[in-house]
Amino acid sequence: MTSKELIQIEDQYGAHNYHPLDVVLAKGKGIWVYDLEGNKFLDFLSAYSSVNQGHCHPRIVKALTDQAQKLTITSRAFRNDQLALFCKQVCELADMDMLLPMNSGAEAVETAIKAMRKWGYKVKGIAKDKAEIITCAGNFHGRTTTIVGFSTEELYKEYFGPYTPGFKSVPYGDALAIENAITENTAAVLIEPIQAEGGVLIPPEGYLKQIAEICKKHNVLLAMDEIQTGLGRTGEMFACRHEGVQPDIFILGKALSGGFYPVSAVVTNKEVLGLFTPGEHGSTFAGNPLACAIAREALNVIVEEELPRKATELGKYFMDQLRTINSDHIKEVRGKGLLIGVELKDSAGGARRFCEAMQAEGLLCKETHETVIRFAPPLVITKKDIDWAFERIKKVLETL
Ligand code: IF1
Repeated sequence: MTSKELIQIEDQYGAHNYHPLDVVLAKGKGIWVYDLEGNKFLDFLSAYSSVNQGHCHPRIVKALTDQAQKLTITSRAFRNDQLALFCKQVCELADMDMLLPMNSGAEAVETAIKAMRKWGYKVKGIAKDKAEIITCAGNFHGRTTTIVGFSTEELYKEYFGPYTPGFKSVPYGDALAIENAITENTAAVLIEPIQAEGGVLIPPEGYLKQIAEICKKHNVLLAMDEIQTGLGRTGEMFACRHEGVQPDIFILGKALSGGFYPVSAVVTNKEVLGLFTPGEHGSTFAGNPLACAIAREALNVIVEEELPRKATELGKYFMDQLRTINSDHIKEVRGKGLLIGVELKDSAGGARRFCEAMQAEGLLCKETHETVIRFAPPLVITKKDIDWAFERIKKVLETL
């Protein structure tokens, strides 16, 4: 079947909750993806940072196929021989005590919310059903009914109420706003170290550090949603480490499996996850041996191929290049590591037409918030390939 035919069938039988570029991908290797007709594209989205390790990394393919022939799932009714070492490995990377595995990012955020509320009641002594969690305007933490309830984006929430109570919203980037929002009922602050979906918004320097201090001072937990920013993307294993911040809770997903499989996790000190008792939380697929074997190798790749360091070096190189582009459309180039946003002026006519023009040049990227083009290639990209891409990006931005 041709791409055209598959697009027609997908549009007929698949729900229209996305507006994808009309490219039907059928193969991927490293930073490259190929459509059905064999056209080759550089992947500048990395499945929203799920494939930091590159598409179909051979080591992870091997871990998957080896494990798939041994044992895929046991459920948590029984133990399996992969979960223990997965938990230990992530805890060591994150400098934490305990891990709770889940599948999707949103499930891990939900898990963190439950854990933070329980901590609020059992440890902080908040009155029953009064716990509050502070979140930021412009956040993106997933799509469940509870999570969209504290989104500030109409599109994500408008028709999906009624919403779960217990969340308070403050502007992003303003530490004082968080301090002012804290009450005796505040259990936690839930935050992204960089708002990626929000348009690659980098908070003012020192912000995360200030929040960490405020949380400590007021006996409030700090939960970092590092689902997109974590695992090397921004040049550190976790983005909050740029400011030397250790939160109480890490929420991880996406690249935790190198994009092979949905694997997410909540990682905390004993004081938080240690509160869960049998039966309070779980998931059929979470922590299964196939997921854990994949994730263990996905993490080995990040560490052994030094992907955070690569993200730092190449991110800086790429951003310096992007800043030399002579285009009236560009308002700002910003980013950290290889999470980069090029914000266009309102007069540019939206970012999507630039993404479509780049597709024609062999680059796949995705606009965010209408005016921002996001560049987030797999971290295994080389300088040579960045140069190749840059020539094309420059051409599109200078001629369109
Ligand atoms: C979509 C966005 C990115 C996330 C953070 C939790 C989750 C995500 C910081 C939930 C997920 C994804 C979801 C995907 C598109 C994508 C996205 F544009 F929507 F916001 F990456 F920028 N926390 N982000 O970024 O994880 O449940 O999806 O595994 O919803 O279309 P998930």
